[in-house]
Amino acid sequence: MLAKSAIIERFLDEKLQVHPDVITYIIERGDISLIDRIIERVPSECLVASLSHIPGLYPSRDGYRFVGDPEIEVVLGREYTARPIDNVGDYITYFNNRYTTLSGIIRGRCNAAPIEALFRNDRYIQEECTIIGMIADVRTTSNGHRMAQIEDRTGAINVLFNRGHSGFDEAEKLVHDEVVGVKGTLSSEKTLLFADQLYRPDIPFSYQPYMSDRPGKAALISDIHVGSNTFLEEEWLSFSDWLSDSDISYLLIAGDMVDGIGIYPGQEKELTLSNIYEQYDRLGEYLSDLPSRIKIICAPGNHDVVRGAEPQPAIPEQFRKKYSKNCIFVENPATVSVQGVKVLMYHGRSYDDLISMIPGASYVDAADIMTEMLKRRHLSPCYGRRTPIAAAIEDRLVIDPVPEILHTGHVHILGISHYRGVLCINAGTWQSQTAFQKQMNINPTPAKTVVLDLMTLQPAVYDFMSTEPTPEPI
Ligand code: D5M
Ligand code: FE
Ligand code: ZN
Repeated sequence: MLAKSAIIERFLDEKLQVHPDVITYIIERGDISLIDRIIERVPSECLVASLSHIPGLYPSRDGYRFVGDPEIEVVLGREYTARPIDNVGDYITYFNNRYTTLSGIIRGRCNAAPIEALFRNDRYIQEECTIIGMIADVRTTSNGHRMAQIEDRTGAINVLFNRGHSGFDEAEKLVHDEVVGVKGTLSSEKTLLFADQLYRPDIPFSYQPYMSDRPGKAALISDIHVGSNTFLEEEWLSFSDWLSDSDISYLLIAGDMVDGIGIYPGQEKELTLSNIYEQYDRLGEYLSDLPSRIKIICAPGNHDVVRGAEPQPAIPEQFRKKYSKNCIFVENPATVSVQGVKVLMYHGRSYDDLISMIPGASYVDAADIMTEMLKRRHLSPCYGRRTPIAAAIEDRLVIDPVPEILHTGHVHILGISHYRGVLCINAGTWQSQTAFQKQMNINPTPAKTVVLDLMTLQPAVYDFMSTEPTPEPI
């Protein structure tokens, strides 16, 4: 395998820096001659070799778009899509679907053999081979290497990621139930695969986000928590006034619309509205104060009234009496096309799992975890932890199609990042620090909204804790 450091050095010899995606591309292709061809294409005034300098790599957009691109359209996660679970067998269907979809994405980049074929005869012994499977188990060995049990439909094998190998940092981030490809060498006893290279489904190098062909702006928020005694009503009203006078046409709410009832022990002591209907009614009244031209997308989160298992159904009609016609209720997750720009809205319950499992991950930098979701092309890979997952015929938590924007919430800390053309926005909250968050040392960033320009995909942050909200530098 080509070493990362050798590739970097080769570029440095030409006084060039190199984008990490270019390094990954060269390693995946295993073609050392690519380096010179890339260098040839970097103009003399340019200091960084980027994906655009790779010969033969042309930007592409996926074809998942509507003719005429309607103003706002729920592409995935329309209400009544989520179904109840019938029986345990549904989980077999569910994980098979996850495997088929994600392995299909990886298969385009490597030629994989069924795991069972590795044991069938001796032809793979000490030979290089590639498999694609789901992480059934993963642990760190006493020597600091990473050992994973990887399973496909035909069998399972232990795979060792040596901590001395380049690329080990990615193996350290392996989590249960994600789907990966591994190129490695089979041990002489056929009991172990020594990994050389890890493939994740990932965002294609060639992905180019769509931008609206006409002006338009969307405000992205989450975690309003109406009904809580820490809900910031004054700041919300100031946001509402500002929004009414703005040129914003869409408001997207990524869950925890209200504080709910019985979500955590002793919650009743922290509620100003202890009736769930009143909580939704109050939010409905707030939203009805906004001009009817603003289309509002309402998605649920773990504090909302629907089942906690994902995908979560839309807020049922009986709670929607005070909501005007411009409110569109969707499931969690949901993909909405806003003037053709696809926004994948996901509340973000899986942060609680991913932050505990990925070394270095923290609530403060949740936007970095969004990158991890995109690499895995999955919003919530780990089954059986804090995030309940409802089995279905299709794994709706798979990230497909690739969105222009990934919009989450849950952590109550605003964060923005970019990954391979996807803009990641973790919206803040409209609730000040709760007793639980104080205990957990979580310092929220309340009363901020991200405004997205749909023609440029540029985000801007407005702070409603201040009297004159002006965009903050990003
Ligand atoms: O989540 C509010 C915040 O609390 C958010 O930062 C996630 C964090 N949180 C929520 N549940 C847990 C558990 N069980 N452990 C650690 N941190 C957690 P919200 O969904 O609004 O209550
Ligand atoms: Fe919340
Ligand atoms: Zn939440």
